[in-house]
Amino acid sequence: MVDYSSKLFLGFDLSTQQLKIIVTDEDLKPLKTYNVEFDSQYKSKYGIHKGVKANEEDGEVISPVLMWLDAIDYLFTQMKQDDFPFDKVVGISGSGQQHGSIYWSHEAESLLNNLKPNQDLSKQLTNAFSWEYSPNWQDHSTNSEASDFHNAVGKENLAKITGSRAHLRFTGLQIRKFATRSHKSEYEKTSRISIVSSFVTSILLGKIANLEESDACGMNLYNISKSSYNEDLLALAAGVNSKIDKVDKSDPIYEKSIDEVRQKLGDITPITYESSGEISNYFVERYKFNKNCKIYSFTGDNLATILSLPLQPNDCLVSLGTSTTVLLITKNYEPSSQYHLFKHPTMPEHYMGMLCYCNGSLAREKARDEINKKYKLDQKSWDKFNELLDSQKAFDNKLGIYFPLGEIIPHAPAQTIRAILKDGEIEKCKIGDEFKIEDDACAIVESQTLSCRLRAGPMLSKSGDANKEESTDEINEAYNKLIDTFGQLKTDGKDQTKDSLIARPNRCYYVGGASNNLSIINKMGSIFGPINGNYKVEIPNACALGGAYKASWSYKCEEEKKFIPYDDYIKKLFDTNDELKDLKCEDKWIEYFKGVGMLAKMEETLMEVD
Ligand code: ADP
Ligand code: XUL
Repeated sequence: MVDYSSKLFLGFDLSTQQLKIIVTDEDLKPLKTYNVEFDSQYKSKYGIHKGVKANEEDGEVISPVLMWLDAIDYLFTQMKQDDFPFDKVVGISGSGQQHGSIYWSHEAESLLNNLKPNQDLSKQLTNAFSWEYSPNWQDHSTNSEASDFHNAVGKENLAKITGSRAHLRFTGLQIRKFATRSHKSEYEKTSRISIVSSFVTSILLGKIANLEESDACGMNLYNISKSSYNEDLLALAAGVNSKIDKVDKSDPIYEKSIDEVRQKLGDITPITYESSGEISNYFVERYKFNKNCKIYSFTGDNLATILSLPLQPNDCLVSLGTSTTVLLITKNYEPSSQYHLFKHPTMPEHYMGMLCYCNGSLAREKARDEINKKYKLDQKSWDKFNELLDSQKAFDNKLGIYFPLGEIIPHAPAQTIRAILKDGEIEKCKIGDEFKIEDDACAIVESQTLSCRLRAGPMLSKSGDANKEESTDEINEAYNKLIDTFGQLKTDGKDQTKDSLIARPNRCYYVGGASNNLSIINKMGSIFGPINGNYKVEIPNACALGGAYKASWSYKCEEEKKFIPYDDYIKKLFDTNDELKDLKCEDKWIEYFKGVGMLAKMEETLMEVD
């Protein structure tokens, strides 16, 4: 029997393929999870496959919005059948897939306000949308809009303003496509635009909620440093940009269109612990929620993920799934067109950096397969690969660029380059006597880790306590040697500084499929060299859990009428989560300065795209 005696919190996760709700108690303990997979329930009703409708011809990938409403009623009904004590829930928050936009009709507000508890949400809200779909993050139908955004303000400058260069899935590009190309008349009929996170907040509140600030950073519209919309970008979304659409700023249509899009998007609420309001009467009457149950703004799924762990400034969460994603917390706003920065959802003056690599596990699997082939071993076994990783005593001056697929960071087409460092010179080479196929095992894990280290450095530098207590002499010596050998280092066109090269993470956490391989994560940990340890964790419901924790932290702050630093609040997880044990990796951070220089120089020779 689940112990529901405490006050309860709910964390939602509305992702591409399912809706999940997790129940937690006051001690951050997960008590129960409910989920509904869209394909298993709604395949025929909504004509979806893997949660979406995809059109291969134009790259459009969309999700039916009414399906999400059905999923909410479905899960609450399941919980009701389980006699779930809805009246004990004091706070709800959660996460949504990032970037997706929802287009509300002019009737939406009044329909939301007058929901009848005896009818399903989807039935009553059919007319609440000017378009009944939401572009999914996998959508790639906005190439022309991406060029427009870059041509309007410049790629690097767009990243500087909004935290990211133009990405096909980002909301601003999607709105431009909607307003100027695909759905002009629906755009006219749109009263408000939500993103997935604020959409769920709105449904639970029974009124259209403002955009949540950290998730709003995934739109390519918001000026992060100024905490306000960027007018040139709003003009692009509305199709009246002076440079691209040739609409003169003095033309009345310009101001009218900017006002309209601003109104549709609405205000962006700065990061806060304050609730957005109480749960709508619909849920109180239909499911017997307590009418005082607070709704706290939902956020994006990656942003919620970092809330699920006791992360502190300069911590890195390394997700080793099919692709590699690194999420890190920083005080530095150091944007780059190669990665993303968002405001942190609960820590004011902090940001979440997000590095997304395409070539992660699959590239490692390819190297493993070649080695196994040579030794006539079972293709799927990691034993030989791991033995090679474990037996390496020191960095042996061999690295590689292993991109079987075109890469995002650095933006480059598919290619493989192997090289050896000899007397300070980098020599490219092929598999042979000097660089054996076995060397790929260490070289790929080292190169992938060094690439993250190069990009994380500028974000971590001076952001927290980013140096270990080794003697300054030791660091200076390693740094001077690095510069003597390689000269000024650049990453993605920007100079690295001494501070960025000597910045260490605070802690590193590893999740995802390949984190089950201790040889891989030990090697990675020894290169990252975090000050306070490497941790392997399992967080199967991370986004939902992060949502529930956001609700419980917000509730606590409201109860105590003061801001409690999120990292202080969440650190009690160290006492309750037995998984949080230091991996005790060997620290080879200084030794890998050489690798840092070598990879940076090798990257300068990559074939470019764009
Ligand atoms: P997804 O990102 O699709 O959710 P997972 O997090 O399950 O995927 O990660 C899948 C990947 O993890 C696989 O491609 C596989 O190469 C890798 N993986 C799983 N177990 C191991 C292991 N023991 N050693 C190395 N890699 C592994
Ligand atoms: C992030 C992104 C994806 C979605 C997945 O930029 O597009 O991670 O958030 O749900």
